[in-house]
Amino acid sequence: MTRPDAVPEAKARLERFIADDAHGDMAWMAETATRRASPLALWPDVRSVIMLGLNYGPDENPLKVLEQRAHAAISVYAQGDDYHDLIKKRLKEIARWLVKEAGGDVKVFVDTAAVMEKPLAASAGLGWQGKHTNLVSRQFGSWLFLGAIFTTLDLPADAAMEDSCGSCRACLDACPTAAFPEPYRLDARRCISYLTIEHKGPIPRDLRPLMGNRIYGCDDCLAVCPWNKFAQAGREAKLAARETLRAPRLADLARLDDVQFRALFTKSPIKRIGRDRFVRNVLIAIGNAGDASLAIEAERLLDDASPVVRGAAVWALSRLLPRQQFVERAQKQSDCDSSVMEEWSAALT
Ligand code: B12
Ligand code: SF4
Ligand code: SF4
Repeated sequence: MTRPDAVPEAKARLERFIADDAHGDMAWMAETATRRASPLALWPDVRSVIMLGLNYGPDENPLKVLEQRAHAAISVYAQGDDYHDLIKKRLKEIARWLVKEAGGDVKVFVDTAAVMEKPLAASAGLGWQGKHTNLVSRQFGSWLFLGAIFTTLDLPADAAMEDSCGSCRACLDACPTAAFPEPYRLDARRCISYLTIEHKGPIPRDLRPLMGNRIYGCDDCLAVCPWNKFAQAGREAKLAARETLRAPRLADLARLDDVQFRALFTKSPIKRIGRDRFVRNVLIAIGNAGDASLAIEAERLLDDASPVVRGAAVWALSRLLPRQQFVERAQKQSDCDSSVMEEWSAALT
């Protein structure tokens, strides 16, 4: 439990994040900044904020799959059903109970509203914001989803938890793309989670080789956190990893059409990014696989209807074919989209 005005420093930190352009093309962050910076700006009647954390600890080491380069790494949070649906339902149940018992008005939020959930959760005593910027719990390590109930009731606030990162910097050193300009600050434009989920166009060329086989989100900074030694595997059956998503073959994912994509990712958060962005990500992983037998998948996608897919296919092929063979292939291909032409010329220089 915390007060809506308990984290006055969050406003300036959010403003700096946006002024630095660290939000990349998540324009909605800038558009909602005033409301996001303070619960009272979002809802002037709010008097108390109840923060909830839900454990989604993995049942195996999420970094293991990174060694299987012909297979895809999907972040732990996205291997089961969409957490938003489950948590919202739980929050509504609790909020209904609260209104029945104590009255007042309530609103519930999970992730997508203009609410800064991490600083609020820290001030409510659920944990502290670690150097990777996520909330770390002494009990559950780095594996908590967050949700919020705003209420007009005046409820007693809990004490904030002290930062227990100490001299550790494991998360900062583990980041494959050096996305932390300094401890406690993230440049989302370099974060694989942003690049694979939020970013719509071609992924910057210099970052592609650093992404390995991570095709949806990234867990590296969370997984190395020493506080995970107290974590337990999550118990929500709906959030449990689907066997088919633990380490799917890149070759199979590259062949998904729109209908198959939607069928495979029913109820999954992955569905949101759509087939084209997903296959773009798969092609980056194919380009990083170092496995020439995957060249055929990239070759086939050179004629895909989506320019973002065609562009990624060019890059993947350039990494898998011997140089001379790639040059010969390039001579046979023409494309009417300027971004794809740019990929061809970049790959040939
Ligand atoms: C935008 C967003 C992203 C963006 C940007 C992430 C970011 N760190 O800002 C991207 C797409 C990259 C992303 C990635 C991920 N996300 Co996200 N994301 C969000 C979202 C919607 C908003 C976060 C936000 O407000 N960012 C703006 C910045 C300015 O705020 P901040 O991170 O709190 O920044 C603080 C620090 O920088 C700190 N600070 C700054 N300077 C200094 C200096 C000092 C000295 C100190 C002490 C602190 C400090 O103060 C700031 C304010 O508190 C939240 C949901 C929500 N509504 O809150 C989920 C959320 C943060 N994401 C979540 C998750 C799970 C992830 C991923 C792990 C998913 C994955 N596996 O791929 C990754 C983690 C990447 C990472 N290391 O952060 C969870 C985190 C749960 C938790 N335990 O904390 C959230 C809360 C969603 C949820 N409801 O559960 N995400
Ligand atoms: S999620 Fe991955 S890419 Fe993003 S900051 Fe953490 S380690 Fe770096
Ligand atoms: S890995 Fe270390 S520095 Fe990073 S959040 Fe965990 S304890 Fe803090």
